[in-house]
Amino acid sequence: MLIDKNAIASHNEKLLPQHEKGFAYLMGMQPGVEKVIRKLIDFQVAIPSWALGTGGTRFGRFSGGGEPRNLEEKISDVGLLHALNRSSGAISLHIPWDIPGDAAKTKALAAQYDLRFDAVNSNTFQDQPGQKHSYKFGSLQHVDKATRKQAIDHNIEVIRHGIELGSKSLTVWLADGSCFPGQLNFRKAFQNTLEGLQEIYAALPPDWKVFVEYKAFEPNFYSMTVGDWGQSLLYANKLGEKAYTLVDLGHHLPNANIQQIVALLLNEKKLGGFHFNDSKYGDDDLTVGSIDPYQLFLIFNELVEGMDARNMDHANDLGWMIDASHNVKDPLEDLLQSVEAIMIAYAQALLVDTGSLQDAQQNNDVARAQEILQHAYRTDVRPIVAEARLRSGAALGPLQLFRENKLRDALVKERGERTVATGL
Ligand code: LRH
Ligand code: MN
Ligand code: MN
Repeated sequence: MLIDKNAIASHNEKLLPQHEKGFAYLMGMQPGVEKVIRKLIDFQVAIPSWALGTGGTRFGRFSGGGEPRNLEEKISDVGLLHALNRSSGAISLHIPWDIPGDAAKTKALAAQYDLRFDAVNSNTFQDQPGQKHSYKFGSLQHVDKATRKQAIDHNIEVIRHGIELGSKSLTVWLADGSCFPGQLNFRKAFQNTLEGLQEIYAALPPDWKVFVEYKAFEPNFYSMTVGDWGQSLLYANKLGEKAYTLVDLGHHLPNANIQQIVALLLNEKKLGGFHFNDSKYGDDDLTVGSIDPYQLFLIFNELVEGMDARNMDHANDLGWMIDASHNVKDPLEDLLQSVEAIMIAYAQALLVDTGSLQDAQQNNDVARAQEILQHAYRTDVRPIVAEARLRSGAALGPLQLFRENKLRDALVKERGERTVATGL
C-alpha cells in the first residue's frame, strides 16, 4: 500500500485546526449534522476497473505514467482511493477487459484493501480476438441466432465470474441499434433482445439483480435498442423482480429531466443503480459534478426523498458507481474529485428540510419551495464531508494528500512511464 495510517494521521493533524473551525461553524448553523455524518460514513461508491487509466477519444489517447498494468494493480489503485477517502470500498469489473485468473486470490487481494466486488459488466460491444461471430450489427438483437447465443453465453459467463468474486449484480449495456433508417426492424430487434435477456435472467442466482442500462445514442446513431428509460423499464418489467433500470447520467438527450426519471423509477421499484459522471453534450464521461452540480443535487434530492418514502437503505438498496473517463486529468485525482462531488450532493440533499418543502408544495408556494432547495444546495457542506472522512480514518484532504505525498510519482517509479491500462 502506497499510503499508511501514519501518513494520513500526520496529514490530518496539519489540517485539523482549520477543519475544526469550519465544522464548528456549520454545527452552529445547521441542525441534523450528526445524522448526515452517519449516513455519509456508510455510503460507498464503486470504482470502475476501466477508469483507472487515461481515457481517450477516437482521435487519440494520451496515456499518463504509472497506469495499472493488470487487475491486481487496478485493485491496488482502488485500495489507495479507498484508503484516502474511505468512500470507495468497491470495484466493478468489465469482462473481458478484466478477467480474474484466480478468483479466490483476487477476492482475497481485494479484501486486504477492504474492497468488495460491485456489479460485473458484460461486453458485447467489441469483438474479441478469436471470437466466432461479430457484433458489428448488434449482439442480443442480432438477426442471426448464433450471434445472439454467443452474446447470451458471454453474459452467463460474466455472471459466473461475478459469483466467484462475490458480486451480486450484472450490468448489461448493449450498443445494439442501427445507424440508418431501414437497417433494423425495431419490433424484431426488441423481441430478440428481450428473449436474450430472459435467458440471461434465468441464469441469475436468486439473490442477484440485473441492471439494464440505457443510452440515447452512440455507437448507433439512428436507433438504440435500449435507448431510454422507457425501453429499459419495459425490459425490466417483462423480465421480473430481479431486473432493474440503471441510470447513467451521461446517457440522456440534452436537457432531459433526469431527476424526474429517477423519482418515477424509484416509485415503480425499478431503479437499480447509477453510473455517475457529468456531461455538457453527450456521453462525455466527465468528472461528476464538474458541469452541472445543481442537477446532481436535484437528483440526490429525489433519491433521498424517494428512498425515505419507501424505507429504503441509502447505502445498500441501490448500486452506486462512477462511470467516467479521464482524458486530460490524472485518473486517480479525477476519481477522488468525483467521489467528493457525490458526497457533497448527497450531504446537501440530506439537509433539505423535507417537511417544509412538502408544506410549500401543498400550498403551491413555489418561491418558498425554491428557497428551501437552494438553501440546502448553497450550504457549503465540505466540512461535513471532511468530518465523515476524519471519523472513518480517511484523509481530511484526499486530493491534497495524493499530491503532497507524490503518490503518482511513486506509481510511475513502480510501474513505469509508459503503461496503458485496459478500458475505453
Ligand atoms: C456505455 C457505458 C457502459 C459501458 C461503459 C464502458 O457508454 O456507459 O456503461 O459498460 O460505458
Ligand atoms: Mn455507463
Ligand atoms: Mn456511457
